Amino acid sequence: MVRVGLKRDILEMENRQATANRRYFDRRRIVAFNLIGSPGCGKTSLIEAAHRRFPKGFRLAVIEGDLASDKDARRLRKLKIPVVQVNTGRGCHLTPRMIAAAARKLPLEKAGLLIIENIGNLVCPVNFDLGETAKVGVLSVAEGDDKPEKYPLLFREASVLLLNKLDLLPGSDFSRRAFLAAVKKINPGLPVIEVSCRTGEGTREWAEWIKSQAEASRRKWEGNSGKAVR
Ligand SMILES: Nc1nc2c(ncn2[C@@H]2O[C@H](COP(=O)(O)OP(=O)(O)OP(=O)(O)O)[C@@H](O)[C@H]2O)c(=O)[nH]1
Ligand SMILES: [Mg+2]
Repeated sequence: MVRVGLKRDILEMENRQATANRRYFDRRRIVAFNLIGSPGCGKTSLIEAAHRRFPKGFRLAVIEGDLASDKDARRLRKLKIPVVQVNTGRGCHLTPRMIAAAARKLPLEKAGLLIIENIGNLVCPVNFDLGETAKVGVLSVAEGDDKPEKYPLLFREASVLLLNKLDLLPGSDFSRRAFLAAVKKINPGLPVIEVSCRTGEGTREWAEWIKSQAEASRRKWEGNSGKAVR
């Protein structure tokens, strides 16, 4: 009983922090995306690919989540993207408190867009609201077309789904048809963008999706005539 109560209290505390994060981002007019997918599905590559597609002056900042190392942060610094690396040690997901601390280290006043790369994991990160504008699901061809049915949570919660590593389709047993049908069954309205960071295919659509979301948020904020929303 005590343990259940403690778990509930911690979750409530995390949810309160997520709400505070959302207010923090809204006040600064920051659109924040929470990138979720398995280790190695291409999350960092997709950030790099989107950045290359953005027009000059499009301001992006990143929070990088990994159990250990600053390898991904170093990749992004090479592109001159402001980035904070968060190491969770044993933690399988980022928490709202980690995001609050990391966000304060970034020049967010100058960035219109924040991408949070969550820990490589198809399950745990989905359960935690970080205060993001939207969750972006990532799956790669190499992981197999059966993942929506086996791990439905992310496919239910995401606002967009990226299918990466399209270049690996030839010679693989991944069925696009079966995959798209399974996704549709779980979340009929979920937009799917098919991408290859290797060949560049679909990366324009991915960058366009980000820009359209940023534009939608800007319109919402203008509609609220300068007041903080939510
Ligand atoms: N063939 C192919 N390889 C890719 C593609 N995108 C990424 N990769 C490779 O996949 C590996 C993992 O890519 P990352 O971008 O580091 O993946 P990640 O999801 O950020 O990985 P973690 O942060 O460790 O969870 C790297 O070797 C990339 O070069 C793609 O579209 N096609
Ligand atoms: Mg990465």
